[in-house]
Amino acid sequence: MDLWFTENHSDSVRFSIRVDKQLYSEQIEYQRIDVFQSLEFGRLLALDGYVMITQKDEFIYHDMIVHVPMAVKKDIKNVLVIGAGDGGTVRELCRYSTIEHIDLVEIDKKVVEVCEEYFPEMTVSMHDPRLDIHFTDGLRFVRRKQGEYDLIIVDSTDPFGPGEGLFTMEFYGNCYKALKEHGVLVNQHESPFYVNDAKAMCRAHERIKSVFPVCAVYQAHIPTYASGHWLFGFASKGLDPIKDLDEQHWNSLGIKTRYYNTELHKGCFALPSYVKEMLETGEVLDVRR
Ligand code: AG3
Repeated sequence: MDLWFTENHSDSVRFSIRVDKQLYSEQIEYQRIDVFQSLEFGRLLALDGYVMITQKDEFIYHDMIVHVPMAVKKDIKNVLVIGAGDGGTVRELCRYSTIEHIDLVEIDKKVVEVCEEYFPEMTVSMHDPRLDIHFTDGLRFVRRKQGEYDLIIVDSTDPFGPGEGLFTMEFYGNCYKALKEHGVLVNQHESPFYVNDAKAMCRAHERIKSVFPVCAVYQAHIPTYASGHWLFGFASKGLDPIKDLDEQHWNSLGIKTRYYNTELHKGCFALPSYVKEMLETGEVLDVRR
């Protein structure tokens, strides 16, 4: 039997992973949730048909969304995480003993339940005493917060469906307000490659730039996301993602990572010229006919 999971990376590009079996599938209020057992990538979680995590490459995404800001600002105590019901981001954050409190805001309770069952290695810290989980809309949650957080991580889906509000001016403005004076905002920033993703990336960058004085973009190789080339955004009220990196301090923590290291930290902000140009001009090259 030939069983494949296929995601459309664009209207005319498809990406397929051979699967052994489908472990779970449900269409609920917010989105469709699927879990597959795949041969190459281990278990795979898809939301509305888009790969969110696989056991094989989730470490790349979670290392980059957590350790980059944590290595820049060493006194992070209070963190807000939006999305990320799979637990991966919280797992990495909980490795820092300096973190005192984490608010995790996930719109879909079912994602947390499904991941606890099928991805136990991702959800190891979901019962950490420092963690409070709020099942609500991130946009609404952040509206009523002021000067509370050292770090906000937006680990959202793409800018359509339930994740749409997390790419708006209103949301970024509220994040700015919710952050303390030296606070940092990190978000998943889409891919620069296929036209629709690239447009979403430019739009997000434009909006973040109009709210935060410091705004940088960094990259990672994530094999199961569209084109394999994925970006993250780093925004702050003043901290610089490279100049304020304290390599010695981070390395002294002894946190063992499989993707992130402080050498890579300095390199990941160096973007290919076409990406830099797109971010500067907002213009996306389209060769489609
Ligand atoms: N967050 C989703 C990243 C964007 C994926 N988009 C896509 N495949 N088109 C992943 C959640 C991990 N905690």
